[in-house]
Amino acid sequence: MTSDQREDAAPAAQVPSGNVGEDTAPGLLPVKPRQGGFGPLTTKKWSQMDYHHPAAGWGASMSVMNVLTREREMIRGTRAIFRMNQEEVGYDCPGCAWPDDQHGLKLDVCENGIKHTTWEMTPKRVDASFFARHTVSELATWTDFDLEDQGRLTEPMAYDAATDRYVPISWDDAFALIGEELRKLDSADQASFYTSGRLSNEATFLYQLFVRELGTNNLPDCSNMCHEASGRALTASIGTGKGTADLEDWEHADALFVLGVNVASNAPRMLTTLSEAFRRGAQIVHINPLHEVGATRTIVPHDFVDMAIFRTTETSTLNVQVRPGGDLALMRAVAKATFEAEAERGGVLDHAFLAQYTEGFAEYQALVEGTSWADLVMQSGLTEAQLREVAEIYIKADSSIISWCLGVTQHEHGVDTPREFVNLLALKGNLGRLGAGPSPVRGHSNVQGNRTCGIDHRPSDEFLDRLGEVCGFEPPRHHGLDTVATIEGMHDGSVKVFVGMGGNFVMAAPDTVYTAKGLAKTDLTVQVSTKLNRSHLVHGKKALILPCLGRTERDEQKAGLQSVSVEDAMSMVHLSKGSRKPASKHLLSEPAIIAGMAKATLVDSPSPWDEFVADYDRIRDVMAGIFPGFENFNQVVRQTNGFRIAQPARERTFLTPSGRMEFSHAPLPNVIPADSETLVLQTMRSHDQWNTTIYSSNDRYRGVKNLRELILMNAEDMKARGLEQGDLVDITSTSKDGSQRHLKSYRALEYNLPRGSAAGYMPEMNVLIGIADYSTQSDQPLMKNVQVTVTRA
Ligand SMILES: Nc1nc2c(c(=O)[nH]1)N[C@H]1C(S)=C(S)[C@@H](COP(=O)(O)OP(=O)(O)OC[C@H]3O[C@@H](n4cnc5c(=O)[nH]c(N)nc54)[C@H](O)[C@@H]3O)O[C@H]1N2
Ligand SMILES: Nc1nc2c(c(=O)[nH]1)N[C@H]1C(S)=C(S)[C@@H](COP(=O)(O)OP(=O)(O)OC[C@H]3O[C@@H](n4cnc5c(=O)[nH]c(N)nc54)[C@H](O)[C@@H]3O)O[C@H]1N2
Ligand SMILES: [Mo]
Repeated sequence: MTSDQREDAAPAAQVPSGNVGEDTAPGLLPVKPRQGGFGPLTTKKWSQMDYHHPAAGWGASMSVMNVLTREREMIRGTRAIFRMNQEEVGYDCPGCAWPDDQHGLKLDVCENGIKHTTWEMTPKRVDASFFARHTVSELATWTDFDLEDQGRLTEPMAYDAATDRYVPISWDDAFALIGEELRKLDSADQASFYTSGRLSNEATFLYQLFVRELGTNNLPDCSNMCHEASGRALTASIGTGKGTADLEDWEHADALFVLGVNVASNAPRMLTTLSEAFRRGAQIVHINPLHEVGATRTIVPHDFVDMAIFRTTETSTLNVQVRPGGDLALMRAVAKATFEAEAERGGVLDHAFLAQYTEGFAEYQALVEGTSWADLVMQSGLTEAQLREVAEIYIKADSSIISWCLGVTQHEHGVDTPREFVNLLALKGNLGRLGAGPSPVRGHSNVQGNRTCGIDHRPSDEFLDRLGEVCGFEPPRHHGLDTVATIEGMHDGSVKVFVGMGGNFVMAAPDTVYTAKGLAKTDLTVQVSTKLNRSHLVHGKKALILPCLGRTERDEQKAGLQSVSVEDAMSMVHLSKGSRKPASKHLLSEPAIIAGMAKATLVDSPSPWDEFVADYDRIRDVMAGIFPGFENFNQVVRQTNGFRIAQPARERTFLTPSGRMEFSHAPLPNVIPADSETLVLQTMRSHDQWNTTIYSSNDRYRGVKNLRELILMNAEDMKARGLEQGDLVDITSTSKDGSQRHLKSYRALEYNLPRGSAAGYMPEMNVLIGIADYSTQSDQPLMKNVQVTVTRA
């Protein structure tokens, strides 16, 4: 079908579609037909066309203009953008974690970073009078877009059950309430403290210090849904839970393998790196069930000459459309071909590296050689010729990087798969040398720093020893709750207080209705936020909204203007300093809010909370004594471009039990759906959204307009179900525990993806992900592997 025919096939009269299922909970958007999902409601004709343009370029510029205009931020927004990601004066982009260009010559900004920043800088305000005008039950009927679109929160608010409204509360009273509720608990383990990945290193450190002084390791975070699996895989294989490659390596690799990431939308600055790699002749292999636009070509977003003359650069040399979850099989096939090449031609494996630095090589070789091509073909969903084509690129390249994101981690085998990547890299010594290594693409701008600085529900004894010694208390040793376990705890009554340090827990978590019912059972929910979101409306018996400064804003404390630090996906730590006037004079910084909670809660805390807040250098002084690589933190973080945290595996020091890189020996997983009726549904982001924040109901690079209640399906799968383009369908998911969940009246759209797979948007589709559907390897919800059936509505 051509694009034009597809446009025609869309019915002229809009039948509203999409609800959140039959079951619901207070605070959630009511179950009723609408168009636009949780984004702006629309009655405009929806459409889907093939996207024929390069990624970024002028389409991106237009999109930025729309946001700036909508936010009435044309001039101030533009000025702020020029300050973003600039060392010395700037603030770190609150968007993704892709590293900044270290050459300092380019204006390293992207469309989505700009949209994201402008979203924070909006002149609109949600003040006390707003809450006086609207009950919580009324606000619950607004879409998530409308909630966030009200602007920045301006003062602390407490829920008043008598009027069903949020009413103003002083900071002191808010902290006192938190202290009272926390001290009332039988055990500190009855509270759970969530973090979203934007929190600065300094705030992170204070947050976990407060929580551990209180006596629990209940520190769930967005990583539990994101890169938990990568951290566990890398720790097991190379001894540290981070990638080893940095931007310089990306600039020198002969081959780049990019798996399970929608580059153009979610890590747009990576387009520049890919296009530069293409120009210098590197091989770039994209592995994804979807042929994403970032895997084709781009107009380098900040290359003004390219922009002016519409010059595009390729961003890929090969695209392979793997079966969902088939990445391990694919990489094992590459390893098999590598062993075959070694046997035939020799000189392929790095024997010296394998002998000196690795453990378990012989067993791995036996495992791979014992796996048949037929099984690898079946499980990867690719032909043997395709598998060998990928392998030949790996075999020929002197240096290779393997990079991945959620398409790999949000699966059952989310740990085994990145471990297989490391196995493969080790065969040719692609670890700890220029142009080589594993390179996970992190999500939130400081999600990696959060983990470095102590947000971990399973902290190591080594870390707890140092923390206890330096801070003068005995940290709890038993492991805490992660995201899924926290939700379970709310239901069984063992979690009574929930604190959300940023983020939008109810929408980000799986099983929306179940999560909402869990939150409603708690005694107290506290949300530290910049903008109104659904997690404020789905609340405990008591509830607080605590508004904080955003990253672009001036953070004045007793010792003067403060800066905070963040760590990017390649372990570079640098300062971020806001320069804008705060959205309201009542806002506190995140460190100040954490200190306020700590002082009101902890009896006899040995920590100097007031001094920490007065001068963040004092926080960094303490951190310097605890975290390896942070020695002289205050000095090194002030260097141009900050500093790189030592990554021992980069120097071929493997902090594993054997002291070597450890090969994994996972059996080949079976990822084929049980029957032909079942589709493997992945829940992903549209181009115009930041996680639970939805900017519009369009998905430019996938050619979709004015529609989010959709399911992308293979043409043959549609035909087998008697479906035409745009037909309304009901989607039923079946959870591991046999329970079923539903979405009604979604539109089936034809898309180029493998048979047996389907795709749609988070967070609308989170209702389909049962609480029992998490990986046994990583405990991560299976957000890219929902087993569904689709029938005509
Ligand atoms: N603009 C914008 N940028 C963002 C975000 C945002 O929401 N908006 N979110 C940030 C965050 S927190 C994160 S974690 C990242 C997320 O970045 P991504 O991982 O790109 O996020 P998704 O949109 O979920 O897209 C998943 C990708 O994996 C592919 N995929 C699905 N299943 C498989 C599979 O089995 N194998 C392979 N090889 N591929 C598969 C999908 O087709 C899709 O391209 O982006 C960050 N950056
Ligand atoms: N089905 C499905 N679900 C998913 C995913 C998926 O792929 N599929 N992806 C998962 C992933 S990778 C992630 S990371 C999570 C994201 O989960 P979260 O991090 O919890 O969600 P966000 O949407 O990023 O949070 C947005 C909110 O953060 C607040 N905020 C913004 N800036 C600041 C700030 O500077 N300080 C504070 N305190 N608050 C701020 C605003 O109030 C805003 O409403 O979602 C997960 N959920
Ligand atoms: Mo993420």
